Amino acid sequence: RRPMADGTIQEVVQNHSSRVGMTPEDLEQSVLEHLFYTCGKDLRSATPLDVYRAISHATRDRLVHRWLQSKRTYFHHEAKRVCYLSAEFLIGRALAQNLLNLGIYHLAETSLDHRGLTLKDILEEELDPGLGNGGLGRLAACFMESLATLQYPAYGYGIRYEFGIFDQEIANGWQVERGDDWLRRGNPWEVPRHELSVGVNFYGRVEARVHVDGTKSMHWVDTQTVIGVPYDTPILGYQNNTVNTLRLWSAKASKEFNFSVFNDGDYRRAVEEKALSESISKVLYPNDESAEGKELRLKQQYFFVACSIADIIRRHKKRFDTLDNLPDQIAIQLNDTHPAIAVAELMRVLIDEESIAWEKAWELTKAATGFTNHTLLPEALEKWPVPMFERLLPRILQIIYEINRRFLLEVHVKWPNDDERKRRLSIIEEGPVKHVRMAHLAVVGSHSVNGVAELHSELVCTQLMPDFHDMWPQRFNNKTNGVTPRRWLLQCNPDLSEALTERISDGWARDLSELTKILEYKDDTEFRAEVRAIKRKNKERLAKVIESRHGFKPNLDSIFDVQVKRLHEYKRQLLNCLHIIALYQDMKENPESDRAPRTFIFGGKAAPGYMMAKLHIKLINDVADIINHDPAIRDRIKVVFLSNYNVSLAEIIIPGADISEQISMAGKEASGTGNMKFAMNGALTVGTLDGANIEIREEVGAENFFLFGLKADEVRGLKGSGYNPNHYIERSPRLRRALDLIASGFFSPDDPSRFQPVVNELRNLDTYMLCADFDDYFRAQFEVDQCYRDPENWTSKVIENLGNIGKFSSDRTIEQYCKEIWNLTPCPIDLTESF
Ligand code: BZD
Repeated sequence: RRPMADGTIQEVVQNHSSRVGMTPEDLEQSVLEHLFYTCGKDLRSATPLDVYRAISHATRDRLVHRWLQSKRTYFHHEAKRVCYLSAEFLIGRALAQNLLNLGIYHLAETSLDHRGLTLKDILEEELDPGLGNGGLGRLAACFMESLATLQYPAYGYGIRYEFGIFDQEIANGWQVERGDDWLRRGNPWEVPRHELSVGVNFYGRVEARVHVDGTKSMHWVDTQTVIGVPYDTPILGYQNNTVNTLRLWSAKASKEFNFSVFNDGDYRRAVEEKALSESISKVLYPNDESAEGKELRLKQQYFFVACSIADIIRRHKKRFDTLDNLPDQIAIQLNDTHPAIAVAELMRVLIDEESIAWEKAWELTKAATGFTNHTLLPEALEKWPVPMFERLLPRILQIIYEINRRFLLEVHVKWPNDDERKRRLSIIEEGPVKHVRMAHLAVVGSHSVNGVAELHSELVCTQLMPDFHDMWPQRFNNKTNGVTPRRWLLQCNPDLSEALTERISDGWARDLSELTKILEYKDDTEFRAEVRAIKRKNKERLAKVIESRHGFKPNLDSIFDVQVKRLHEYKRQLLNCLHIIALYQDMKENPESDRAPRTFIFGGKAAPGYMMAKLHIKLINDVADIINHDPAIRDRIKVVFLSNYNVSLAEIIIPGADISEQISMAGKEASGTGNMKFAMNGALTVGTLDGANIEIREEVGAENFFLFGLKADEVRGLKGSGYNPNHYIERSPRLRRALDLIASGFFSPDDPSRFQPVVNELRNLDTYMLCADFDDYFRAQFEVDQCYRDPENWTSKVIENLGNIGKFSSDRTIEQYCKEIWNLTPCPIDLTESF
């Protein structure tokens, strides 16, 4: 053996087989060594957690030389890379995914088997990192995996939250939040890089200095500095040698608090200040689709953006002696407006620290930056009060004002004397308190602005930012979302994956469009029967989870009808609930009615301060309680709210679904990604023409999709002409009856008026037009019922969905980002190349 310290990758690979080898013996040796030397245990004393840690380290060992080689290759080839800036990365568990992508999942399974251990059980030891709220954070994770699989150089930059999205418990039907201490057992996947720590400034003031040559420079002084420490997580591509980096920043106090204090008061203040600066990366804000106006949130945003920009510039300067080629070397993508402050921060670094002239700096910034919008909801658009901004980030505010001044001049040239237009376009919103509009900053500072589904991107142009679209129509584009088929099919649905591979070989996992080949088997009775058997097995797996948590086992012959996603009024979990109540009333009234049995499954978290969403959870649970215990209903309807919906629970729920509920009010769901995961796993969709549902329906065929509801323009028309829910309530006996039943206190005998706010909202405002869509929803659900009775017909629809879902791989999405926005080319990693 030779030392590896300064060696080439080849030397490491040749001389350290227990670290990198892929034979069963190598892997076993590696696990035992880690058990011994990393965990300090032997097999006799090892707990399942020890075994998990040992396997994880053994797996991580097999990433390290690929990781190093990836970095060397990118550096050597001066490959352009994307820096994906996101406040959230909802990556989910890592072990199973890394084993699969390394191609040693089955190897690990059998070597554990030899020791009387089950890989499945060991995988359950990993805590699920919940560093995101929902779709936006999960999209970032799918993108990172696709980028590595497609061999594109990529860095993810975000925050290493000490506490991720809260753990949800259901107590007496109500949501209760608990802190998510996800690092309590350590994290074998991250590597701290203290040597790359970055200082970030806050507060202070700006000093202008005039130099002898007459030039002026700005100096941000008297600041308070917080240190950002990067923690790197390797992101491995599917069966290739690419390992990219997810770099998450953790906040640390800049100087250890002073021990030479004179009194107790100073000491306490020193400790408090240290704790305060480290609180920046303490916790993920749990609000999706609503802007949190807290100063700490703005601090988080600037903190991770400033660290990331510093890191990008540092790396660039290590390779080049100029910043002129920055946009040829890096593409910065802003995942929503959370990192939009990057526009101003990059300008600050280029101007104040690199002494580049404004015009040049602006050109570089715009050429490097792209912006993705994820929402049309007005309450989600981020605005920061100018006074807060000024106190926290005085130099950044100055730069934003200068960006805005120059921008408004441009507007003036295009539309002279149109003050109203300037007011609408300005980055600064006027009013009693001025605000910084982050979306405006992002659009002005980017060369590309994209939405996440066709309808959404169109609405961004016509409804959300029509003035910007008028100004720069070429800047706007669409990138329909996708999900990674490695996690969302290969990993979560091994039986279906195997059945597919048996028939069409294994190419689909790299190129999901190959799934069309399965359409040949549409009428193959054996394949159909297998598809049904697989679904049943996946339902069984899900039923076991339900049984263990709820004490009853759902009927496997019932339709598993699933709505899992964040709780939000626009997503209309309440519409689903109204359908359940109406079905219940129908059944009570007509006990002979012959309807297919259904198990309604809900899951999702409500923002802790979102009272109406929390009341919806309580309603679903109270409805479940009554219906599940009604002897007249038996198991024809069951309702379950599964607590603490997260990535790992999704991996069990989604493969077990027959029906996927995608029922948002048209024009509100930007894209949705759950809709794609369900169709990929053999569920049929009940959905509105919203977000990516439209494109899914286009791909799988209208006859294989249960459509209902108003279209986005009809919603807009109705709103415009004065929507009145009573108009619909009067005409729908079923809807009226369901509302009356809730209002009567039937589901809440202990507190009959509990759901009055729910009923009042529906009768008086009905902001999300449930009443207008109710009858058509009921009709679509009746069609589901009829269709399910004909298993052959149902299965052919399932197969049509599977065979035509290829478009919704995040590989396709990423290819489009790379070609149309980032201008990236693949940079394959060759382990035999030495640099
Ligand atoms: O982004 C979601 C949209 O609602 C979905 O339609 C879309 O599919 C996904 C991915 O593009 N948006 C979010 O998930 N948003 C958040 O989670 C969020 C988080 C913090 C602040 C605001 C929104």
